[in-house]
Amino acid sequence: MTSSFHDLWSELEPLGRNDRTGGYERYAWTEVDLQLRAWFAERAAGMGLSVEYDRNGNQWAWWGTPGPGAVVTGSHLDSVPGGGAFDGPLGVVSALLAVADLQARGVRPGRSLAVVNFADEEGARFGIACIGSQLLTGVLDPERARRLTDADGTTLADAMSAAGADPAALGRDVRALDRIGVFVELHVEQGVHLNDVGAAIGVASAIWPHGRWRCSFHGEGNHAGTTRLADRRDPMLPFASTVLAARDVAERAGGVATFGKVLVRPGGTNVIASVVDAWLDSRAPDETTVRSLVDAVAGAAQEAADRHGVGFRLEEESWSPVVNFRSALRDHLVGVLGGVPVLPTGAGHDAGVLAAHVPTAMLFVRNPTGVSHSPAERAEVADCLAGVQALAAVLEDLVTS
Ligand code: HGY
Ligand code: MN
Ligand code: MN
Repeated sequence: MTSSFHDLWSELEPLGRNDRTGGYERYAWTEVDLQLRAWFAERAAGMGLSVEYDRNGNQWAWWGTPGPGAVVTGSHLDSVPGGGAFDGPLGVVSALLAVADLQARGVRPGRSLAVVNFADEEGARFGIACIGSQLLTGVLDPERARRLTDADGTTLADAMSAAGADPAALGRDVRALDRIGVFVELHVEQGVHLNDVGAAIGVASAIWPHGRWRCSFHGEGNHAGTTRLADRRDPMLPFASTVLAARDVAERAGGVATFGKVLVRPGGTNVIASVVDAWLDSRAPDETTVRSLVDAVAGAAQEAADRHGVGFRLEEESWSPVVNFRSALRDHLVGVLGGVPVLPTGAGHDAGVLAAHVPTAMLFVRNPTGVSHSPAERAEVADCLAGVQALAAVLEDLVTS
């Protein structure tokens, strides 16, 4: 198993990596995405799996005839800007290897089994999380999806067409969804709980509700040298105080709030900005707390914008409701794995989207530092192999029960 993990991992690793930063730039419907998809199709076909796309660009590799009641596993191959190697790919590689393990041991599934590569889980290019699984389940409106634009103004529809996919097909895919009897996603833990308790594998209990909000501050562009301070309507000032206010509000609310992406227009060193667009990511254990946290941040932003004669607008771009994984399946998997820790996560996943539609569970693999969405993200090979073994045991239980 070690050699095949190394084989798959070393093939995947260089795709979309920025060799200067070591971070990944694997964005939906780009050339890199097509390379990743080709790698997945080739590797799956090499295992005798039949590969197909659904209406929304999700890739499915089938062992057995696609049909209702199938056991499905997998994750995503795309990344956040500057992301790590494990977030997503560990779930896809582990899924392929777990199926290979069942094949090698002569397991005869009583149900079809599929490995899925979900399209655009991170939403790095078009701004919404889990686009492939949200379209599959009908959560995301296809017309809204087609109109989403990236930083260059390219729509999702145009990006898909340029990549040879058909944006007109986007939409709830009942055929694909009805095939799923149960979905299990393996993912590197994005936190240190397993490391703290000394366990290589864990099972998810819940996903925090979370969302993304665009905060726009509209001021007046002007000369940085000749405009008196009293005459300025500088959007950078209310933006700056909003970032600080978000941290205070989150701390008091028991949630998290992050501004990790900001676009300043026009962006000249000697130019007072006219517009600042900044994206707020906020999460908390319950939806009421997230909503009240964001309302408080918006109030602070509006107050600061008023003080500086700047316009302010907040727009919700992405929302992922709280997920509580079904306790019966969760506890069954804990039993199959001989008793492993159960833990919640603040990270969103395709499993979180599917959980509202089909029986769904998640396995986590220890992350020694907990760091994720960073080139520093890592997991020990031994723990990755333990993850493959755990997923293989879970799949064998599910396809033979
Ligand atoms: O944002 C998240 O939690 C996930 O990485 N999409
Ligand atoms: Mn991620
Ligand atoms: Mn992920």
